[in-house]
Amino acid sequence: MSYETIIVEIRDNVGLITFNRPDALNALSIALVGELADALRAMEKNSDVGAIVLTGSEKAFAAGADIKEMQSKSWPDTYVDDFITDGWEQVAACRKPVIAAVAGFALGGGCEIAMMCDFILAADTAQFGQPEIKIGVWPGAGGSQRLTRLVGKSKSMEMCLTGRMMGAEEAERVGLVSRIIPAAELVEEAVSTAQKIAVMSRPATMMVKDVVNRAYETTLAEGVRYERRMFQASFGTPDQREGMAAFVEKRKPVFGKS
Ligand code: DAK
Repeated sequence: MSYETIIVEIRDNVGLITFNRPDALNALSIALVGELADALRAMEKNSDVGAIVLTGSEKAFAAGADIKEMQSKSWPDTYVDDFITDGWEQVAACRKPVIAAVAGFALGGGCEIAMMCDFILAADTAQFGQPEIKIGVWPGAGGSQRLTRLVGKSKSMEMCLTGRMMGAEEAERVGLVSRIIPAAELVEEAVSTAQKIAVMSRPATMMVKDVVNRAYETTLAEGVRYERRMFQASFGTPDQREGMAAFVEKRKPVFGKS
C-alpha cells in the first residue's frame, strides 16, 4: 500500500516508519495517524518484521496534533465523533517492540506518540514538550499520565502547566529517553538497535513487552506473580530450548519467527 504522509520501509526484519509532512513539522493530521495505524497493523501481521522504528525528520519528530485541522471543532463535534481517537492508541497497542527515534521537536501529540513506544532514542537535538496549555487545552493522548509516570509529578506538572520544552540531556537524566545519539546517526542506530531485537526469539520479545508494561498497570506483588507465570510459560517455547542449547554448545542461537 502506498502512503501520502508517512514513508514505510522494511530493512532486515525491521519496519521503519518515517513521518513525512515536512511543511507542517510532521503535525499529526487525521490522515497521518490513520496511515500510521494502518502501517503498524500491517507490520504486526508481517512475520518478516520483528521490531519497528518510528521516526520523523531532522527538525521534527512531530510538532503535535494538527492545530489547523482541529481549531474550528466544537465540543459536541469532538465528543460525538470521538475526535482524533481512532488510530491514536495503535502505537501503544502494537504487540511487537516499537522504538521512537526522536530528532528535533516532539511536542504535544508527538511527545505522546513517542511515549507510547517501548523506548525512546533521542538525537542530541531532541526537544520534548506538552505545550497544549499555550493553545488553551492540555494533553489528550495520554501525555498527562505517561509523562507523569516517566518523569515524576513535579517535572510533568511544570511541563504541562508552562509548556516548557525538555532537551535531550535533561530527558535522558530523568529517564524519558534511554540514550542520546548524534543526530546524524540517529536513524541508523535506531534501526540497528531494532535489528538486535528482531533476531531474538519473537515470543520472548513480545512477552518482555507484556511483562514490563504490566508494571504500569498493577501492584508490585501482582506484577511479580504475572512475570513468574510468563517466565514459566517461556519453557513451552522451542526458542527456550534453542537458546539454552546454543549457549551450552557455544554457538549462536537460531530463533524461529513464531
Ligand atoms: N499543527 C499544524 N501545523 C503546525 C504545527 C501543528 N501542531 N506545528 C507546526 N506547524 C506548521 C506551522 O504552522 C508552519 O506552517 P506554515 O505557517 O509555514 O504554513 C510550519 O509548520 C512550520 O512551523 P513554524 O513556522 O512555527 O516553525 P518554527 O521553527 O518557528 O517553530 C514550533 C516550531 C514547533 C516551536 C512551532 O511550530 C510550534 O509551536 N508548533 C505548535 C506546537 C504545539 O502546540 N503542539 C501541540 C499541538 S496540540 C488526542 C490526541 C492528540 C492530541 C489531543 C487529543 N486524542 C486522542 C483525544 C494532541 C494535541 C496536540 O498535540
